[in-house]
Amino acid sequence: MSAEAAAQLIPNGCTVGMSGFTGAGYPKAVPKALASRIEKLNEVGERFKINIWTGASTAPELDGELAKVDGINMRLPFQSDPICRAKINDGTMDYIDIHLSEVSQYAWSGFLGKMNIALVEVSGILEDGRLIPSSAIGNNKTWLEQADHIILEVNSGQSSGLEGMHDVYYGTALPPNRKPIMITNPTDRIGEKYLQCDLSKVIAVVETNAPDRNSPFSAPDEVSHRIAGHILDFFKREIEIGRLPPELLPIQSGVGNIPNAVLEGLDAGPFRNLTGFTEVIQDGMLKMLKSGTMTAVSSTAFSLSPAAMQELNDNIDFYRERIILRQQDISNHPELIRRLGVIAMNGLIEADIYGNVNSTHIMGSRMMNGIGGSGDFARNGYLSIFVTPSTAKNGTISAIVPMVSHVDHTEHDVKVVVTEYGLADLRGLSPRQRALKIINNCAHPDFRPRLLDYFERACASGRGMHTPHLLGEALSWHQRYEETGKM
Ligand code: 0RQ
Repeated sequence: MSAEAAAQLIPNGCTVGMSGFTGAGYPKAVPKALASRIEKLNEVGERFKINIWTGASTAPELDGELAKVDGINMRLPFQSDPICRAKINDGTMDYIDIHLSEVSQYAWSGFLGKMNIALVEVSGILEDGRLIPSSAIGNNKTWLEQADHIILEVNSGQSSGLEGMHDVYYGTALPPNRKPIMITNPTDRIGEKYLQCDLSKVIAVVETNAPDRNSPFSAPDEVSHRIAGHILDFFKREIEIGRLPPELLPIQSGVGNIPNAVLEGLDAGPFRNLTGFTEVIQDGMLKMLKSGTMTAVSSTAFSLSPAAMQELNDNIDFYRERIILRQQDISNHPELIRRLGVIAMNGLIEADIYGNVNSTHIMGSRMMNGIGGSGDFARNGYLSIFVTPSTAKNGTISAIVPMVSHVDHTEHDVKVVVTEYGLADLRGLSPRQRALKIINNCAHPDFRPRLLDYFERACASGRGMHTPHLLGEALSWHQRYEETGKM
């Protein structure tokens, strides 16, 4: 049926589980049609809102369109849409930011309430009704199982060569019935190539032909190159002293220009036979597979530039041999991340002198995107690396602060912090040792003397010498920024 007819089947106030993960595999027609329907209702003074659960971020056609017409009551988990962000921060949209690995468990356990409709993009439907997943699996397995009704968008714009790339695992259970997940190598396949689907629940099938939101990457800048250089030197040293094998350990890399620069650096360096155990495959990993630097990647989604998407589609048989897409409760599973010893590399908004990291909140209160999978990987990884430019907003903000204004990753999870000025390896250091390392290696020289001054005065106060702080001053840098526009 048409997207407009399918959108009519979504009732006011219901909860819809939508596909989509970092701009891949999201439904492209029905959310837009629903937004037009809501806009018309708004014009005659009627309110219409739904709750939306996804895999992770989607695209303007979904989050943007529905947020613009105030059609979202509650949204979870990760998002990165500017209109959505504005609605969350002006208090008109509720947002629940949870670890991506945990979303399906929350849904299965009933913590989130009932899911009424699953709206899922697939790349095809088999004659027996099983579904060929699209460019992201995300939470689709759970949504199809949990929802009362199912709307499918069949996107012929997705490569037919995606068929066979997926591994959907049907062995998950809730405690106390859980069994070990038998993945001991990123390349292990433990599931099925297709999503199962109860056809009696399908109320609409809509055909689309549209690309994912494939945003181009800007070429890595000088800061990204310097950060990548510090990480590559660190890896080489760790190999030399025998703390990492020559082929490293499976890599997780967040999205963005800095992680992409690190991947490019790895590709240009002496590293061979690397693997990836990650949630998003971006351009850098595709290049590493092509060059042979990397042999295989496990993920739940792609997040590619248009050029890289073309490369994937043109050589899909090559990539299908080397890429496995899994549901996100497996791609991000703490058990697997710990067992495989993943090297996690993610961005941050600010870190404090003791190594606590804020990945989500601007000045303590305003949501940027969300924790995404960074917590799944950072807490359970063998190495948890956080990368950031040393300043933000033209040097008015220091990324290293006395105390973070919000904590996503605690000092206990954060192993390494890197800026363009250097790398702080925090492993085996006490809080006061960590403070000196972070200030001296990572802080911007303009802010370094003031950070040292804060630290020294906190130590001189003589109270609470394990993690010295001046409580009246700890958040004064943020306060000053709010008042004057400069930290
Ligand atoms: O805003 O472009 O308007 O200037 O934040 O910052 O430096 O471009 O870095 O794009 O890598 O994003 C933590 C947000 C970093 C991201 C975060 C402003 C800065 C800019 C972006 P402007 P950069 P990135 C994989 C794993 C959590 C989820 C995660 C993120 C904008 O990495 O969302 O890791 N991480 N998931 O100016 C005020 C500061 C600031 C600041 C940066 N201290 N104060 N503004 N900015 N620092 C993916 C998934 O999980 C799905």
